Amino acid sequence: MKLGIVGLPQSGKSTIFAALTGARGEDSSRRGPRGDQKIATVKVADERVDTLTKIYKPKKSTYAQVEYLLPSEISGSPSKSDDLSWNQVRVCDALIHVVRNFRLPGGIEPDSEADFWRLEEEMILSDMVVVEKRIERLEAESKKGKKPDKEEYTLLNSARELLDKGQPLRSDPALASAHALKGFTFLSAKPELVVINNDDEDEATPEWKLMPENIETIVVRGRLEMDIASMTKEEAEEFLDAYHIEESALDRVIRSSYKLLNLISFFTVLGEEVRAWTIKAGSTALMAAGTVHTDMEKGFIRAEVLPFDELIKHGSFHEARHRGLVRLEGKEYIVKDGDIINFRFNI
Ligand SMILES: Nc1nc2c(ncn2[C@@H]2O[C@H](COP(=O)(O)OP(=O)(O)OP(=O)(O)O)[C@@H](O)[C@H]2O)c(=O)[nH]1
Ligand SMILES: [Mg+2]
Repeated sequence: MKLGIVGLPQSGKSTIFAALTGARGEDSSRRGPRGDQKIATVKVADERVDTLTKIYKPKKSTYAQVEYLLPSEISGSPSKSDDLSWNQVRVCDALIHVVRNFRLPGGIEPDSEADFWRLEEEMILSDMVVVEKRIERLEAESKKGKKPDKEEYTLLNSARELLDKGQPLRSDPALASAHALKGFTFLSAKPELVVINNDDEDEATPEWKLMPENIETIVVRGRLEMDIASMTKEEAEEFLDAYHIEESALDRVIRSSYKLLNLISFFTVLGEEVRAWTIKAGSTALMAAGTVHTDMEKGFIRAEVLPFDELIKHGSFHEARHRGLVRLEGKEYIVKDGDIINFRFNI
């Protein structure tokens, strides 16, 4: 899962990136292929992996991972050069939209709602440019006698209509996920998590007149969280306590992203490795097998499935099997969050 961080200048993007990656992604922050963009891989804390590790004592335990992308910084630039930032986040599965809700050093008061809608508009405009160019192109081609792709043309026109009304493409889920439009990687079609960046002492959610639809919103104290992310565990615990933070921004953002993207985890114990995997809710056992290895998908015979809770209740896979709790499931089985799966396959 790749999450792109966007936001107006000085909203706290770099700060949030540091807060999200400082604690568990320290060594993985690397320069991206283009310009000075930053990419960091962060492991998804999961107590179930810790528990499985205690039970199986594997040589290796692998957590699921999330990738964060911070586009090149173009400080204070108006929208023209921002095209570059937009293009960098087009590859992401979802966006984290950082909104400033703290006073800037010059004493500039925040207006989080206005800022939020301003960037939303920019994304809608950016998509509009792409849609119009493509429609023009298709129409020019059709004049030259080339048969246009009817479906694409119709979908693009629906998209134009929506964007014209100032609405993001995600407000029409069928359109946003239409296969024929996938290649355009529209910004306003991406799932979005809004991170409202509050001052250190401010725990309140700002009141907005109009709440965005189809979007998750969380309040984070970015600078405070960034500081905490760089502390030792003991120090951090004291701070989290003092500032009434029950769960770090890092964990909250990851949890919200899973919800936003409708993702679940399943686990495998393979050879010497306990491992967590991430898939879309509603995926079949066959798709899950393909996530682990293409051979497992090709040669799929069946899946042996044990819910995590049953393993804990009975202490071992062996004991659970003995009691007949390990189920044999076929290709079409819908994987549940927390399933421990052993794929039977031949190649
Ligand atoms: N008081 C306060 N200041 C913050 C917070 N988060 C960021 N800042 C400050 O706001 C300024 C901008 O933060 P950055 O993280 O650099 O923001 P940015 O969006 O990356 O800025 P650009 O890359 O220039 O667009 C810095 O001076 C930060 O120290 C916060 O939660 N509270
Ligand atoms: Mg920055």
